[in-house]
Amino acid sequence: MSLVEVSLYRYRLKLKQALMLSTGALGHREGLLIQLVDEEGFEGWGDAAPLPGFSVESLTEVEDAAKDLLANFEEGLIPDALPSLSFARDTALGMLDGQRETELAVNKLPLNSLLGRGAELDAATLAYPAIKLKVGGDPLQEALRVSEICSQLPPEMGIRLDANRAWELDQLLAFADGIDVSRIAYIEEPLVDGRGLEHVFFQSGLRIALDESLLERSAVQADFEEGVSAVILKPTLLGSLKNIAAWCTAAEMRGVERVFSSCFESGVGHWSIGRLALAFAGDCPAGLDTYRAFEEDIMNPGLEADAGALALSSPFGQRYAIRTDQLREVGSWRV
Ligand code: OSB
Ligand code: MG
Repeated sequence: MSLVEVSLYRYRLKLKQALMLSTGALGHREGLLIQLVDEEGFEGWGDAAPLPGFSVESLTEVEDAAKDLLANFEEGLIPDALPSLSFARDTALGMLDGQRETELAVNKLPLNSLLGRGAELDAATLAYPAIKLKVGGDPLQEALRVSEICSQLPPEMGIRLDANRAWELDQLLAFADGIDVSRIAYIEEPLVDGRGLEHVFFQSGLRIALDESLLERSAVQADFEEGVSAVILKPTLLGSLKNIAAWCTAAEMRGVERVFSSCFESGVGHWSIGRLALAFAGDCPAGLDTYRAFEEDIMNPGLEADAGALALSSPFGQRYAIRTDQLREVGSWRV
């Protein structure tokens, strides 16, 4: 494969409901797409969409850096200091690599549904293999809400919680006292600053998943606290395929589940994360129900989900086209 052209586009996609972030409400999701074209005309697309409040880099920083770097495209030239761009680079190359495949394959990736803080359970949710509930408000009220929702779920459904670092240890223990902890697969990031996690399992019986904490640790020296049963892998935040693979190896060696999850990227990002999940995490339900949050996409057709599973067709170009008319071109360079 030899590249002949590299292009950069900007997208802006309407969300059905504004996303409430620490930085404010987000009604549209903005990001960048990298397009690689090789001498046979095959295309590889990569999605760089830093998420405000979660990413260390801003979209403007990524756009400025990408313009410089893509003008002299070489894999090694994109620094890993911009994780969303590293993710875009590696997945664009991966997609391009797969495009020559002649047989169309459709893989079904199981998902967890996502229920926001105040959200109600709906009938569609009951078809999913797993559910994820955002918690982190008043511990006693949250315990009542979680218990009520659990009582309506089939016993085989995996129940995941995410506190996004909202609670002190005593608040978490008060919450755990009010629920049946044996029903909970894990709680993501239960504690305020990520310290004290070693006490959580012993004192509450709740198993833990690491999400925000991964960004403060190195995969190479990964040492998981007692009771850690999963790592939440967000490629937009973790960056390079090398780093993602290192986390997968560290987790697998310790019998810890690998849960791939999105940062509300475009369909291209969802597709790429889904492919990584299939490769690295088998049929563990992924956090890609976020695709439902979008009113529109830059792919035609869009991704389809049914009965709590996302259908991922590959090679990408045999099924999906990118609606370049929906994109704003930032630049295009001959290689
Ligand atoms: O807290 O896990 C989070 C999306 C963007 C930023 C942070 C988070 C999320 C998700 C993705 O929850 C959906 C999921 O994991 O099911
Ligand atoms: Mg989380």
